[in-house]
Amino acid sequence: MKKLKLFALATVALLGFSGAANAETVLLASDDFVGISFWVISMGMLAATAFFFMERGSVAAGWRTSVTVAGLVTGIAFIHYMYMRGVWVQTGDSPTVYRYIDWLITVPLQMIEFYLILAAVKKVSGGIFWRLLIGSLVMLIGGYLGEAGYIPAMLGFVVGIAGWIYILYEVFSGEAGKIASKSGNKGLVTAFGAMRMIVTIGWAIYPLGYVFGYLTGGVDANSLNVIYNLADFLNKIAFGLVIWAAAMQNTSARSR
Ligand SMILES: *C/C=C(C)/C=C/C=C(C)/C=C/C1=C(C)CCCC1(C)C
Repeated sequence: MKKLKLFALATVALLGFSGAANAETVLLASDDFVGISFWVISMGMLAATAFFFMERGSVAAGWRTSVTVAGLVTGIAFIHYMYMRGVWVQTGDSPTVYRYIDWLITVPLQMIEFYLILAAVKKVSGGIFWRLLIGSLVMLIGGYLGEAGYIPAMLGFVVGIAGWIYILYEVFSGEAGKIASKSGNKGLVTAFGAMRMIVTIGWAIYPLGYVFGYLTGGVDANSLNVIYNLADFLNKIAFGLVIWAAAMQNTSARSR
C-alpha cells in the first residue's frame, strides 16, 4: 500500500515536471539564448530601476532629478524588454518596432541627463537639451526607416550616423562640453567625461551591429538582437550608475 502511494506520488510529480517543462518549451526554450538574453537583461533593468528610485533620497537635492531620470530610463526599458522577449520567444522575429519605441523614449531622456547634470551645478541654457534632442531624433528615425525597410538600409545608416556625430560634437566641442570642462566641479567633470565615453564607445556598438546586420552581412537576426541587448544593458545601466556615483561624490563632499 505504501509502495503504491509512493509510486502514485512519483508519477504525479513526474507528470507535473514534464508539464512544467512543456510549458517552458512554449514560453522560453532552454536553447534559445537570444530569448534568455532578453530575459536576463529585463531583470537587470528591473533591479537597476529599483536601485535608482531607492537611492534618489540619499543624494544632494540638486542631483535627485538626474537619479530619478536614470530610473525612468531603466524602468521604461524594463517594460519594453518584457514585450520584446515575448515577440522573440513566441514568433522568432526581431522586435524592431518595440526596440525603437524604447530608444525613442529613453535616448531623449538620456540627453536630458546631460542637461540636468550640468544644471545641477551651473545655470545652463535649454538650447543644449534641444540640440541633443534633435540629434537623437535624426539618429533614431534614420535608423528605424532603414531597419524597417522604408528607405534603403544604407541611407538610413548615413542619416543615423549624422545624428550621432552631431550629438558627439555637442558633448565634446559644443556648449555642453565647454560648460562641463569649465565648471570646476570634480563630480560633474568625472560624470560628464564618463557619460561622453559611453555615448562614444558604448553607443558605437549599435551602428556596428547595424552595419553587419544590414549592410555587409555576417551578423544574423540572432546575433544582432544579442548585440543590441548587451549594448542596452551597458548604455542604460552603466550610464545611470555613473550619474548616481557623481551625485554621491557631490553629496558626501558637501556633508563632510
Ligand atoms: C537605451 C538605448 C540607447 C542608448 C540606444 C542607442 C542607439 C543608438 C546610438 C543607435 C545608433 C544608430 C546609428 C548611429 C546609425 C544607424 C542606426 C542606429 C539607429 C542603430
